Amino acid sequence: MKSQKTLIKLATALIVSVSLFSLSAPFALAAGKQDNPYGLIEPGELRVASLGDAKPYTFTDASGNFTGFDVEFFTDVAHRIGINKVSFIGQDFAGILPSVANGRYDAGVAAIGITPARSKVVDFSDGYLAGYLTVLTRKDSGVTDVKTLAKHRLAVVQGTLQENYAVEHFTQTDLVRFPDNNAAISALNNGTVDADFLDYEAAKDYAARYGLVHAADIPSFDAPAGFAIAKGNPAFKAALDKAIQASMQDGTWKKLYQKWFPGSPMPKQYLPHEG
Ligand code: SNW
Repeated sequence: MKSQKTLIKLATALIVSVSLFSLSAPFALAAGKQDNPYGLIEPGELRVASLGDAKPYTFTDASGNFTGFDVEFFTDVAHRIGINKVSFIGQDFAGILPSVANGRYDAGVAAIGITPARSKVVDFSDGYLAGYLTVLTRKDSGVTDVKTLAKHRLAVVQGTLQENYAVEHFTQTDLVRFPDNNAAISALNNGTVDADFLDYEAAKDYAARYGLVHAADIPSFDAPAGFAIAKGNPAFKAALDKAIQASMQDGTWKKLYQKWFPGSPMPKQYLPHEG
């Protein structure tokens, strides 16, 4: 009799521990979500697709570290959502959005303008920059404005808004496509092309470095830059947006803007406001 009782006890213990084990599975899943609420590739880290040659937005310094307005602003936003490890990885511009959509990166950060077409591929955070697109040229090129672009060779980086705009509006101009800004600027400096169409702040930087001039500045306010993330992650987007607004409201955005874009007009909508 005694041994039968022991057997029953053993069996009960077995049943209890098996059912406890199966109960623990959903708990484990819930804990996983709690450790990684934004569904990041590596919990606690943000892996970011960016550009190494878009100064002063995103570029690598002499020691190969990523810096610039977008890099510092995104890093500040990341810290506000509790993520201290942010790794930027250089890409060709045309590769950024597809690889963010595929889940190879947690975000794409490179002064990427928010447009309806791009919003079919990725989700965007709230906007954080609104400025101009610039036709940059050499003093001797014969290009002095949009009209004189006709019959000239114009560099664009593949996949940019400049490429789309040029295809639509500069129909008499020969477009020459490049993978990145450095290649486009080299072509302008060595005379292979007559002008380069790029973001205003990047153009300003190259103008100062190489004695180039602005032939035209074209507003791109309808496509403010945003952080790109994979579709279908509303918790991540909501956290980024909340942090972006907090950074604008406490003056951090303004401080970074003045540091990286000295003398440029500041879009009012991103400055601290009352109420
Ligand atoms: O549409 C502008 C925006 O108004 C602001 O000036 C920052 O740049 C833009 O987002 C345009 N940027 C280009 C694009 O989204 C090129 C980006 C790049 O070369 N890094 O295609």
